[in-house]
Amino acid sequence: VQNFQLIDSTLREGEQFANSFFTTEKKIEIAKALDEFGVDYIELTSPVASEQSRKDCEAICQLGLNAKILTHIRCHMDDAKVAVETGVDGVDVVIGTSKFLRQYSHGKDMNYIAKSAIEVIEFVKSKGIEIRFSSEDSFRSDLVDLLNIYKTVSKIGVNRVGIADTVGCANPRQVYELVRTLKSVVSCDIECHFHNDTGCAIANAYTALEGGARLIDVCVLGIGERNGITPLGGLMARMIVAAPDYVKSKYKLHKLRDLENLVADSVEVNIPFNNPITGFCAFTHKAGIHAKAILANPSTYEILNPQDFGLTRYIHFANRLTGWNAIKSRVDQLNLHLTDEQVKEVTNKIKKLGDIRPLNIDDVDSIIKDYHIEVSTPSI
Ligand code: HCA
Ligand code: CU
Repeated sequence: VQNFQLIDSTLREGEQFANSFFTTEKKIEIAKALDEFGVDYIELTSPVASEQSRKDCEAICQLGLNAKILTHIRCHMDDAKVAVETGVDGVDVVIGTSKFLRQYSHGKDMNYIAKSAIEVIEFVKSKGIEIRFSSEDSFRSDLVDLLNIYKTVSKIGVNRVGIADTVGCANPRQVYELVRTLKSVVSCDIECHFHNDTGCAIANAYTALEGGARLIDVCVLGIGERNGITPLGGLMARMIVAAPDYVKSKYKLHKLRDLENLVADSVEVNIPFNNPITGFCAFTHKAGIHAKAILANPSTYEILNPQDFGLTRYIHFANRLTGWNAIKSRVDQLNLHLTDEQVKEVTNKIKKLGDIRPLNIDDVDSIIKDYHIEVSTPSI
């Protein structure tokens, strides 16, 4: 899993998200933010999708970003001819290989697919541009068909071959097996693309890397067709645990939150509460037992360090599950002085009120302050 690369598709797959409409300015802003974060590739909507899509693709190619710019086309010479004129560094070619897509989408057989793949690949290569060939709906395709087409394209020479779980049906074990098998028949890098319909998009990306894939398609917040694909942030959470030095040195993790906010605002969604890393409670500890341990050593209940992402942890003390260690740390924050016995007593008062109704910080603070006055005023 060391040495993996990211292909961000927020400006291609992400444009297929129900709420997406990116103006040229927004696309440029997002492309620059992705580049600053450090993604390896930025994939853009096909230039034949619309006139403006083509112009936007050209404009982003002119920005001189560090990330390589890709566009994504059907396996067709009409598309390829337009794509190579946009100034992109690479072209991602895709064609459906499952019986569903062959029958109900493009209606072509495997021989035709192989023939047009060869034509498009040779043409793009002749322009000195990177080429990736991918089979849409790989996991519902016939394995023999799949391996044959990958063998064919690998023989003529492509930079990458791609596997796409277009409908989000694959599980991690299937992913691992397909990647291993594919690895034994091709010599180039393997790229993977996972939809999240059954909630496996991050796990599948991870097992693909374990199986020997090198590149993963992601989108900021996982936006994409239907409920989207592997989210950039979620994959970072997974990968910083697996390859901490590599991830920390390669990606500007402090920029993740701003990048997600930028995209969330553009497509008018909120960051989900349970988002890895940036969900509002991702580093909030609540139960007294947790709070006590976290205060002693954060690794007790944290696999991710919020500081790696420029974030901070929070001890949620205004509730009936709280414990005296959490309240003691609040007392310290308020610059008050109570003995441990006194903190335990005031904690009981807080828990009693917490049994009656939800508490907020002000409730707790005033209980603490009242108690403090009570115990520090000499009795007559
Ligand atoms: C789609 C195409 C795609 C392509 C993935 C790829 C998919 O259905 O819109 O190029 O690898 O999910 O199959 O996004
Ligand atoms: Cu997709």
